[in-house]
Amino acid sequence: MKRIFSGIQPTGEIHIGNYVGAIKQWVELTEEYDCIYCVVDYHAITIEYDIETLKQRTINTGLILLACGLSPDNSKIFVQSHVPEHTELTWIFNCVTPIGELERMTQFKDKARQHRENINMGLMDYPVLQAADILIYKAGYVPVGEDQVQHIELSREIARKFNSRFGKIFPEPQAILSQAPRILGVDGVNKMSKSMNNYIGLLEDKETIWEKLRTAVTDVNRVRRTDPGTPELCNIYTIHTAFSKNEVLLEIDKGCRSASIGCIDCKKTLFQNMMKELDPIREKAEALKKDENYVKDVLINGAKACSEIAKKTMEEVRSGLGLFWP
Ligand code: AQP
Repeated sequence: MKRIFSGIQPTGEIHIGNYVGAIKQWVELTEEYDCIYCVVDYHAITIEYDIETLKQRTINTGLILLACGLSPDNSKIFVQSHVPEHTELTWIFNCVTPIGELERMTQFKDKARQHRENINMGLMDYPVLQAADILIYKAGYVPVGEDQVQHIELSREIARKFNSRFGKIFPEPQAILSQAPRILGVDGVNKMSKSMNNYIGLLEDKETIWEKLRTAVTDVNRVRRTDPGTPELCNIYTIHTAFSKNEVLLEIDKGCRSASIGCIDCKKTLFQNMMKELDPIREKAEALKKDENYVKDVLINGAKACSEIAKKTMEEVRSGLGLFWP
């Protein structure tokens, strides 16, 4: 069975961008692939963070993955730092990764701008750790949002460089994009992001979600209710594509272009469809909150299973490198 790997940072509240861009397809892909999903806590420490809450945020992120439909029966779910071979392989990959490649990464440039006071080596090395996450499991496919495609391309290059020097150990992984791989925030400008105050949280209460949707930016050229709109320029329509059926999308498209429906009508339909899909997730999350030990067990057992695979890969890697190893 072909293997999938992907990860999510425990940096804050999981939002509908994470869900639509990544988690939703993570669940769908479990039917066809051998899936490994990871809460990437070592990635999360590359920016300033709250030490007191990291542990709980890590558990909560695992909890949300389970609430969304992942389970130990359909995938391995674990915490990155529980399998230290990830960071060991990162060091080795560092030795085949040109610094120039890391400097030109869009995410590094964006994060360096956002965190001027702490542009640390880890921030720059982020995609190398990501390559190690993927390749230590020899995963061929990586379901991610559009923002991560450049990093997956770098992973391919790292695999190529390593293989050509030390022997063919790694596959060249490919990104798998969802149908809505780039969700903008409610500001309609920036990518929806945990660290920007522009997100709709998966578990936020309904009133808050509706308020955020109600005031979210739509097609900026549609100023008056009577102006025809352009769905492909509207972030709300993009979100619709993830939550609404085709016949609804056609109606919205037609109604928007002819101005027979307004943005609020469109948002009301979206809200209903979103809630239809999110309500069961929210209920499951509430139940799991009462059984946190179960969540911890899933993560701990997931790490045990992943460790076995990671250890085997590292044996091959050390042998390829020519290390003396007992
Ligand atoms: N807005 C988005 N649209 C589509 N996909 C998205 N993803 C994130 N935001 C969007 C995808 O979600 C997965 C997990 O993301 P992550 O938590 O590892 O990192 P991120 O991309 O940095 O997420 P945030 O919310 O932007 O976090 P912060 O603010 O902490 O940096 C990835 O597959 C990502 O593509």
